[in-house]
Amino acid sequence: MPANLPPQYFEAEKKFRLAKNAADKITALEEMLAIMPKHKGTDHLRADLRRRIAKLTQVSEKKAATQRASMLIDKEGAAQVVVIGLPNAGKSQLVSRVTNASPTVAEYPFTTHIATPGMMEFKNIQIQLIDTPPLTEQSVGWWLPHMIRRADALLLVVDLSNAPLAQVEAIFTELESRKIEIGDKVKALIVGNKLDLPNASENYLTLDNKYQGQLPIIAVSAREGTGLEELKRKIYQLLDIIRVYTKVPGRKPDFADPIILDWGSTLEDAAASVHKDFAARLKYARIWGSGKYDGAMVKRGHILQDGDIIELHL
Ligand SMILES: Nc1nc2c(ncn2[C@@H]2O[C@H](COP(=O)(O)OP(=O)(O)OP(=O)(O)O)[C@@H](O)[C@H]2O)c(=O)[nH]1
Ligand SMILES: [Mg+2]
Repeated sequence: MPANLPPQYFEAEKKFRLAKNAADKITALEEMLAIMPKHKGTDHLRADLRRRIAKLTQVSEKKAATQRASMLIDKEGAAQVVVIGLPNAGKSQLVSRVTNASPTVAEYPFTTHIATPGMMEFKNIQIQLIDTPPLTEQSVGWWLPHMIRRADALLLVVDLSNAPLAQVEAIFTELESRKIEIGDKVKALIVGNKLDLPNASENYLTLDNKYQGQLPIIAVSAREGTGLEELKRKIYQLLDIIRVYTKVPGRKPDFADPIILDWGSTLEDAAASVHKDFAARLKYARIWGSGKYDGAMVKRGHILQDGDIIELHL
């Protein structure tokens, strides 16, 4: 340690030792660097301080990026469906009913502050549902519109006992203000919840009349558990996906683990999703289903149907 370092330097060094987080450490190190006299005898020390600042900055930036990324949830299962709606509509209740997740449900609005994913089982596939904070100007975090845009589909949850038409319109207004358009790009299902409450049935009819032919719609009671099986079926339909099973020659197909493909996918797409090399190496497949006779030979361009069994020949 070179002599003639001013006392402030040691105060700053003490601050550094006591600092609890990267930001405070960086501040202390910068203070030390500023106080340190500039001459040949301190070159080495100053370089060392700069190195430590750079390292800490890098670490804390990485941490911030990870935090940012953690709000966006990786897709798991066949599809990612984001559940949105106004405060108190019953989004968390619904997610806790149909998935393995248990986000907090409460009588008061603005209960949910974070996104919670859960897996919903339907037939033999898993679909990811994500509970989100209410879709209002003040509670939408920067990440929510991004998550909505990336989603495979949306559930627009409204409380049927409380002017549901206005709620759907408010959701649309919020989405439009963020340039998110429901339709071809983002698929959506309107979920009228709280069907057990007074006036809910009448309100549902009005809602159904308004959106019939434009958007799929369903009435449920998340609390009582009514309509939830139908809801799962509608979510599956909304996703426009098919399940295809693979088998190896002489063996039974594996029905527990279907390949999930977009509606209209070909044999080649199926092969690619099994292994990226398979699409190129594929010669033909035998197929069960697709309106063909059992074990018929099909080529790579063959369009698959839900429930087909394929035996790939490479
Ligand atoms: N009667 C009835 N009440 C329900 C139903 N679903 C949810 N609730 C109630 O509505 C209130 C709000 O439910 P939540 O699931 O917390 O609503 P949320 O949409 O997640 O609310 P935020 O997180 O604040 O946006 C709770 O008191 C629930 O018990 C239902 O089907 N029927
Ligand atoms: Mg909630």
